[in-house]
Amino acid sequence: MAVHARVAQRHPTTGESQFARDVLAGLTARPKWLAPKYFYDRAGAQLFEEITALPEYYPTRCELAILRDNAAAIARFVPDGAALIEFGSGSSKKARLLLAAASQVAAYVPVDISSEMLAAEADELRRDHPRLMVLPLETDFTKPFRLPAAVAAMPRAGFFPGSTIGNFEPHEACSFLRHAGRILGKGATLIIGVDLVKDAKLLNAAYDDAAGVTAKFNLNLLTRINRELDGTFDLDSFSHEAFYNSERRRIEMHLASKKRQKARVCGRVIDFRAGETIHTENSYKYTLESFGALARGSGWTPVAVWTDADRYFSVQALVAQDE
Ligand code: AVJ
Repeated sequence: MAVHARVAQRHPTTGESQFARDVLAGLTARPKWLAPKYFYDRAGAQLFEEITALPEYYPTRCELAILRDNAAAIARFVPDGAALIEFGSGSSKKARLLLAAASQVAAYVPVDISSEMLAAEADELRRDHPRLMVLPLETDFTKPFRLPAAVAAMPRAGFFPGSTIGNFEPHEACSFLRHAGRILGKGATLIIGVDLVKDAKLLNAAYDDAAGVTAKFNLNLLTRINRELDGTFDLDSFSHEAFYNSERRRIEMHLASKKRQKARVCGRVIDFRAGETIHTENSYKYTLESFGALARGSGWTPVAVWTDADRYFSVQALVAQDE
């Protein structure tokens, strides 16, 4: 298992990394865009941890409270002897809450694109749960992957917290849910965190915090491009923009060019008009109804929903529909 491999995926003939190809494609498209999964280099992951502790950023706090307050009830949806597969595990902090209440889980498979935390967290989890099989997988969970052979005969439960589903366009969210259904198999359960539609003021504040941490997180993408792709972005001439698009029920994050300028990336020149933006992230918000409809249309039946008292965030249990 390639848990410790840290080699970037390169194109077999051009030698370009996937990151390089995606960045060049995004910056030469109109409108310009970059995929939010690239926020999470070491500095970006650190900044995201800081975001989760901000007073304005309610999602992490709400979701942790929901998981803490309802752990036993949520655990009842996880079958006996199950393998718990987490999509995008990061620090496994949320899985720990679930695992503490779900002693019937036989194996935990954290799946993450970055091996940094994966190996260290796996060791700690093995220490804390000596009878739990911990089988980390370093892979892009949005692409098809094989589960470890050791869990082949176990019933499966998926875990997808953090409202990461909100980063997908609704049609991509549907594809992801179908993909998760194929990986998890017949009769599987999926425990998923979904951020909810709410007052625009609260949403805007959560993505444009007073301390400027989210701005740093957004701009770090340019720092990463400068470092890894020979970029020449001048960070002072781009600004962080985040706003709730109520028609599309999503937060949009952009990096706006403060002036007309050029930047080089991998030897290519990218032109910016004054005010032109790079669209760096969407974070879709759902109502219980709209997410229920999405789930049902994507091969899953919603069976339980837990929310915080303010109904800011939800954790939902879905069961795979029979084919
Ligand atoms: C990790 C995708 C859930 O959309 O709220 C936080 C990322 N971006 N602040 C989100 C994020 C800006 C976050 N997700």
